[in-house]
Amino acid sequence: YPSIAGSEIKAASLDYQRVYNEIAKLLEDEDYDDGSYGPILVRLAWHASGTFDRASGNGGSGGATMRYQEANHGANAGLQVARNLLEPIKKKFPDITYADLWTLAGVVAIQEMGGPTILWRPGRSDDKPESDRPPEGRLPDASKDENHIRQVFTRMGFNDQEAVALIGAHALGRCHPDRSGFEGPWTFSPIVFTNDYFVKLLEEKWVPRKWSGPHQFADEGSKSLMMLPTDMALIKDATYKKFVELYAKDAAKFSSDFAAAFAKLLELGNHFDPQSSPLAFKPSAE
Ligand code: DDH
Repeated sequence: YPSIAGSEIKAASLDYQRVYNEIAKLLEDEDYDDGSYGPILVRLAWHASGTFDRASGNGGSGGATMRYQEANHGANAGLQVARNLLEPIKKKFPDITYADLWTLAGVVAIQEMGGPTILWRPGRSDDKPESDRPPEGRLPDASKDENHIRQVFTRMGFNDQEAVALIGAHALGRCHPDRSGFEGPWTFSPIVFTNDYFVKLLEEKWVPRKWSGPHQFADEGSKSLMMLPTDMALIKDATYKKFVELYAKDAAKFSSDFAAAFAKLLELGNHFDPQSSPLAFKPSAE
């Protein structure tokens, strides 16, 4: 039999809900950060995908190119934690590609942390010529301004509203001095998907943090939350601010816009079977 037929049958017979459930079991760990690997899995899916360049068509999650030199790009510091966490899943389900696994893990993490259903399609290849691997510098630099954010997200093919929705993922997780140099969480509930990032941006008074680390902001009230210079740019830029206000007021609108933009992000640069319909996974609690 031609080998292509064999691999099609295998792909079709892989039960991705089972893979989803196995990833979900890995999330909780009371000794890690705020008790969950969810946020770092979201960041892995985002950094694997956010290298896409619409003009050249290269970059993106296909090829799982962070297995190579890209692992050492500054923006990806710390993500080996997420990739290593997923190794046992790859061993258990060898037919799933790394590119599918890393993006699926982002979907699992969002849904298990109480976020919206993210429609996801299998079919990303792990093969990509070396010449199509993204150069360093494609991911956003937290020390920059709104022009930089707009340039990076436009390059991927996102408009301003989609960019703001995606950055709302900063409700989750935290910054680590040994990874990015920045420190602290954006919200008081860093392992629950909420629109709190937008609420906090608007409601708190943000002041430059006095410390020896990189320039970042602290909330004047508790001083335990943080914003990056790029986060503050979303309330400095009038167009971005409009969407920050919308999402702070309307959590349901944020959830549905995030779901659509995140699903789009994870597909950038990949070619899927036009006949294939996206999958919707059941959260493991149901
Ligand atoms: Fe982010 N992010 N991000 N981010 N991000 C960091 C952490 C997390 C920027 C910088 C940083 C998105 C957009 C931007 C998550 C998701 C997403 C950290 C800290 C920096 C710095 C890393 C560390 O020290 O561990 C910048 C700049 C941007 C920008 O677009 C201007 C987007 C679009 C997403 C997304 O998921 C769609 C998540 C989750 C984290 C928390 C990770 C963790 O380990 O916790």
